[in-house]
Amino acid sequence: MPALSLNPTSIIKESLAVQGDAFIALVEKAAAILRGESGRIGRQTVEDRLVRLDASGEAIVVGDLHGDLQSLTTILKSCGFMEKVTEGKDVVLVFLGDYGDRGAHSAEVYYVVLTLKRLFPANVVLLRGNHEGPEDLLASPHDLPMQFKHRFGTDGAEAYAKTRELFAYLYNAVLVEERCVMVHGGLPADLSNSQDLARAHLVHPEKRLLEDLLWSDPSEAVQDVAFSPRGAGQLFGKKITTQVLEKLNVKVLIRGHEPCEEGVRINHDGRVLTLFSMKGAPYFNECGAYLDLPLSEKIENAQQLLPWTHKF
Ligand SMILES: [Mn+2]
Repeated sequence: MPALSLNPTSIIKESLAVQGDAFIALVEKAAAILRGESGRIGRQTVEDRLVRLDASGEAIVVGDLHGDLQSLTTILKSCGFMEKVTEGKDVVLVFLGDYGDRGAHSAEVYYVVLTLKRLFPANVVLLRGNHEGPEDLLASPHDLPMQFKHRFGTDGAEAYAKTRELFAYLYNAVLVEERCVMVHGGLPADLSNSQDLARAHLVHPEKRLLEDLLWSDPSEAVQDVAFSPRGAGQLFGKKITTQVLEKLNVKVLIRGHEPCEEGVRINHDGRVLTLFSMKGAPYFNECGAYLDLPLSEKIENAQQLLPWTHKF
C-alpha cells in the first residue's frame, strides 16, 4: 500500500502509478469495509444496501464519472472534501455510480474513489450504477476488463475479478428523511417503502426493483411507465415520481445516469434532479456538475438545489 496521502493531488498521482498488486489489495480492502458496514457509521445509518443520512451537515454529490479522471480531479480540488473531513466537519461524499467504462482512466477513477472510501469510510458513500450491475444485467459496452488488462498486464484479470466482486457491495440508494432520495437511475413504479430500496438486490431478478434503480430514466412524454430504448429499466412519468417520492416521504429524486449538456437537468416539475459529472467523449457535454447540498435545509423542489450545483 502507498503511504497515507491526505490531499487530492497525491492520491491522483498514486492512481497513475499504482501497480496491479497494490490495486488488487485496495479493492479487497474496500470490499471488506463495505461488507462490514451495518447500523450506525458516523452520520450514516446502514440497512442492507440503503444508507440513511442524518439531516445535518452537507452532502457533496457526484454523478457518473465513467473513467474521467480529469473531472474527478477538478471536483475533489474544488469541493474541499478532504480538507473538510480532516477538519472534522460534518460532510459526506456520495458517488451516484458508473465509475468505469467509456473514459480512458477507469482504473485510476476506481483507485481514487476506493482510496477515499478506505481513508474516510464514515464520510464516503458509493452507490451502484448500471455499469456495476449484477451478472445478468451489466451495461454494454463494458470495456473495464480490457482497460484493466491494458493497465495492469497479467494482473488485469484478477484486478477485474476482484472489482466485479466489489460491485455486489455497492449501495442501492441514499435516503434523507423529508428531503431527498438518491439512486443511480430511477424509481421503480412498484416500490412500496424504504425497505424495497434496502433489499432490492435480494429480490432480483424476481422483482425488477434493482433493475429500475440502476437503469430507469424520467420521461416527460409518459405518465406511468413505458418501454426504455436502453433495453433495461423503464421510462417513468411524473405520476410515478410523485407517488414514489410520497411513499418514501421525500420531495426530490437526485440521480445520475443520463448525460446533460449543462451537467445538470430538472424533470417532472422539479421533482427530479439529474447530475452528470464526466466530460469529453463520447457525449461532449458542455459542462459536468456536482452538488454541494446542505442537508439541514428543507427542500421542496429541485429548483432550490440549483444554487448548490457547481458546473465545471
Ligand atoms: Mn448509468
